[in-house]
Amino acid sequence: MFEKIKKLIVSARNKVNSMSPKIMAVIVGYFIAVVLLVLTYYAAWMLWLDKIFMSDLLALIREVIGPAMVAFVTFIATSLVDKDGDGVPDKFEKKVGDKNAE
Ligand SMILES: [Ca+2]
Repeated sequence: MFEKIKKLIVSARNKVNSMSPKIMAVIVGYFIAVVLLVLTYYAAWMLWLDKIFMSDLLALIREVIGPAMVAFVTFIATSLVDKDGDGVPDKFEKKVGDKNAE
């Protein structure tokens, strides 16, 4: 049981270590933004601020953690992958190759 958990942690750590630092920066930045927004929401709740402000903040949080924003962050993160180092993201290189093949 403990061996399985240990293996899981080690494999997760290896995956994080093999990630590009740029992608890590995008993901960490996104998480920090979400956490800050949620903390702001709770802080505003504790201080009994105006209800109109609260619903606006909640709408903003819903927008930021919504599928469109997650897709956008994923798109940005995958666009930063450039393993051959020619300055063109590998994702777009593949698309051009596919079009030429047609
Ligand atoms: Ca490239």
